[in-house]
Amino acid sequence: MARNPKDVILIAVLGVTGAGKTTFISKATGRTDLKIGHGLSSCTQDISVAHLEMQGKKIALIDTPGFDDTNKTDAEVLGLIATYMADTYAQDMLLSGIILLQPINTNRVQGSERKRTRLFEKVCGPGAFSKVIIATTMWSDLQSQSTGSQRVEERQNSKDFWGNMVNHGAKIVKHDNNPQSARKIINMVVSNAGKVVLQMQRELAQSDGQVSSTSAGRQLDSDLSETSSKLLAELQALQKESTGNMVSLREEIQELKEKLQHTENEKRTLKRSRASLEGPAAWISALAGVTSLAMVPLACVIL
Ligand SMILES: Nc1nc2c(ncn2[C@@H]2O[C@H](COP(=O)(O)OP(=O)(O)O)[C@@H](O)[C@H]2O)c(=O)[nH]1
Ligand SMILES: [Mg+2]
Repeated sequence: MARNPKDVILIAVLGVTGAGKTTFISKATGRTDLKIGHGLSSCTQDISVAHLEMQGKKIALIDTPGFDDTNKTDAEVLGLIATYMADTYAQDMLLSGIILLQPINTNRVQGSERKRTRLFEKVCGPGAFSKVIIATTMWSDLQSQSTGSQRVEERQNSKDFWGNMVNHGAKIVKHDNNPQSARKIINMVVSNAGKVVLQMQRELAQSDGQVSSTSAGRQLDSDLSETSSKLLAELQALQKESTGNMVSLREEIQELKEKLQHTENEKRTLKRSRASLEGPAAWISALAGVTSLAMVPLACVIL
């Protein structure tokens, strides 16, 4: 493996929890020791790196925790992503591409997928869209392939989903969940020469690592505020309704209060989140393939 981290082609693999990121990396590298999620809970707790070589080139695939995680809030996930971005940018180690994995077996959950896509767009910025590959997964779970094709077309033609990215050069590709398919997708990144600075990397450098000052941070904050307002309105309506001691209403009110509290806590987490440069040595040597350790936990300092 290369000793100079700058010789390595870095590719970030992103997507919601359960999109198939770790499976994709495992198929591409032939590694069988990576933790793949088989239940409802997520497995990629932190960011990990797996290496492979293609046509004599050293490639590092960066596995990231996904939004919509079972154990982490989106604010925490964004903080982790910010940390590796700030670290690598500070070391002048730029990405060669971003692979966004997108399951196609479920119809889009109204709002949720749109929000995650928008957040992803804010992380990358329009200048990086030409280095994005949207790889659709879970085709074998579909009863008919035409349903999948129709879903792809819908998303591709909608500005709320992939339309904007595609108009700026993002590519859409079907991933067949086998090693050949994974390597073909990686090869698309490798042959699209050149490195890219993501919008969030530039913004973090300008804001001293303050996640909430970045476009993605501001987007998440506004999404959380919207959720908060909706919950509050629901809560107030229920409280008006509950004159008596109806148990079911009391329980519903309590549930709403807890959700509201969680959302407010997440907003606070986001506000305090700062990408740290803690431990860059371990991180950089892992990218270079010097350390045998695949998993390099990164800290996102919550002050
Ligand atoms: N049918 C199908 N299942 C997949 C595919 N990729 C991953 N899976 C399954 O989806 C689940 C979640 O995969 P995982 O790689 O842990 O997702 P991650 O959270 O994005 O890392 C596992 O049960 C995988 O076996 C795919 O392309 N097709
Ligand atoms: Mg994973």
